[in-house]
Amino acid sequence: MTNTLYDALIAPHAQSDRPFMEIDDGTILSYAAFVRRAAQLAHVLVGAGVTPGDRVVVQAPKVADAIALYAACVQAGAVYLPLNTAYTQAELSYFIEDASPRIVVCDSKDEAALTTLCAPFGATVLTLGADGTGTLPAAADTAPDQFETVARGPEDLAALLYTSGTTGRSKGAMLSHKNLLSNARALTDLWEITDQDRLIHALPIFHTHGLFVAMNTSLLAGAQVRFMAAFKPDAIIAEIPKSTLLMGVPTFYTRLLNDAHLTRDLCKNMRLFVSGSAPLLAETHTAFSDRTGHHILERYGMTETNMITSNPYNGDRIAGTVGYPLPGTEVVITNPDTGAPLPAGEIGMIEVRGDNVFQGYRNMPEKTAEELRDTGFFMTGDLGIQADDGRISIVGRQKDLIISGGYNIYPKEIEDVINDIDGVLESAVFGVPHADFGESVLAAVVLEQGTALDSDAIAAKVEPLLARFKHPRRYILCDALPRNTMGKVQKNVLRDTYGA
Ligand code: MLC
Ligand code: AMP
Repeated sequence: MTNTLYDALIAPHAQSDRPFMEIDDGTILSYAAFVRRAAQLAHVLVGAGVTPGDRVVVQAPKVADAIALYAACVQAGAVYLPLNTAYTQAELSYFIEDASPRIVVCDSKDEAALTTLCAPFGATVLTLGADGTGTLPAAADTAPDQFETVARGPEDLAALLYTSGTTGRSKGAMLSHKNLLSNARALTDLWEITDQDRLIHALPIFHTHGLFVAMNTSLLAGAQVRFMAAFKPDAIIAEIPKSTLLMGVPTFYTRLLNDAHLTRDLCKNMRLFVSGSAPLLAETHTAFSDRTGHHILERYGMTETNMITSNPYNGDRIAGTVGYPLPGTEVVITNPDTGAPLPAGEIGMIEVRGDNVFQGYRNMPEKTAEELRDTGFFMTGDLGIQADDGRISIVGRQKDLIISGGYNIYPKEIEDVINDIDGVLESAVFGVPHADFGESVLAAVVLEQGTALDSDAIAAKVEPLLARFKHPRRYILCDALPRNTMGKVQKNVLRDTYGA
């Protein structure tokens, strides 16, 4: 019986007593214990009716069982669907309806609300709390710790990750065993990750960065993971001398630089600092090198494609560039209007092809066809330029997207919510530079004549509908939105006017 991901990432560790995850209270879970826990959880899934291909929604705190549950889904042939813990009930109902999961695992504190929400869809609700207790772990505790692995091939789905979209509706990116494994192999080789590494893991585990880039590479290499429930600079500073690897978004690095304890001496055991998910400013790269002697390795990726490019491990890591296409991944820069390939040195759309590229958007064949060409190339919506030596730099985005602290925020989704408020005529949501988060969200709002809404009233209406990280930090009430001669809202004018 073969199972592409399970055989590569999990099965090899069944007899290993080496440490795998160390959590905040100092508890260490060995690799073998992790494999046994995954088997117990797989029994719970199957006992609750999960069959191969079924979706398992997980909106749970960052605890070890959430990762064991990912392994359990792989072993049982199910599709793991992690969701941001900040999502509101209103946001969740869309995902549950679109994904029609067999099981929904939620934080214990949300059990009543989720039970009501899931009832019409027939999904079973299990709980997993921040303290590691809940109905899911309780059921697993008494289950057998061996599970007969379900056969899954390279093309079968392993995960479904929702990404917001320019149309305002989130799209479920379907990722196969091959997509995840090929990328884990490419990154593990390139970054020379081995069982001698100890990774500081402070990212959330509901995105490709914290879940696949960090966990799949660690599992493949047999590395140790210092699994932190949250990002806290002082806790990271304390772990650095005992560790070799850190993966983070640029905000991690700017916040670490604010701590005087970050020194060359502190980092002498570290092997590699990786940054991605958002642009790393050259000034952060330089300040980090000056302070620690380490050149942050910047890489570029997307939920739909896994990782696409990386600066070299051995070789120059150049600030402001995202490096070379990963082995097995093809990148072309094309004319955004015609799709024709452009020569080196010209700015165009970054397109990607390879085993890393997803299988399409769930329930959205038209959207998939718009973004994934018949030739297998996926249009990223990012604008880039390729140097003669193949090195790629991202110079902008064709998609209307704000990246705040590594989270993607699509203005259209927020505009739809604001425009629905009684008394609002129209709105434009845009990003402005922010020292901590890279970008932050502002909204320009035009009211209907004779309405007396103020910013607080608008914020109160938005509050229950959108996760907090998407909330505009400021609402600017204006008489009209700036438009060009074609009638298109000029967000660049708004950015220039309010950016300071
Ligand atoms: C938290 N808040 C944010 C925010 N994170 N606001 C805007 N942008 C963010 N990124 C808000 C909360 O809503 C809350 O608001 C307040 O800040 C404090 O919350 P917190 O949870 O204590 O924040 P903090 O721990 O400081 O979180 C910051 C962070 C976190 C940078 C550690 O955002 C983070 O872990 N980001 C990483 C995201 C990530 O993994 N991205 C990868 C996507 S995959 P209030 O109003 O309640 O005070 C991808 C592909 C690829 O992009 O290439 O990797
Ligand atoms: P997501 O849709 O959450 O997977 O985010 C993917 C997007 O994040 C990409 O399309 C890029 O716009 C952005 N991104 C990821 N890595 C980088 C990087 N190193 N530099 C700039 N943008 C990045």
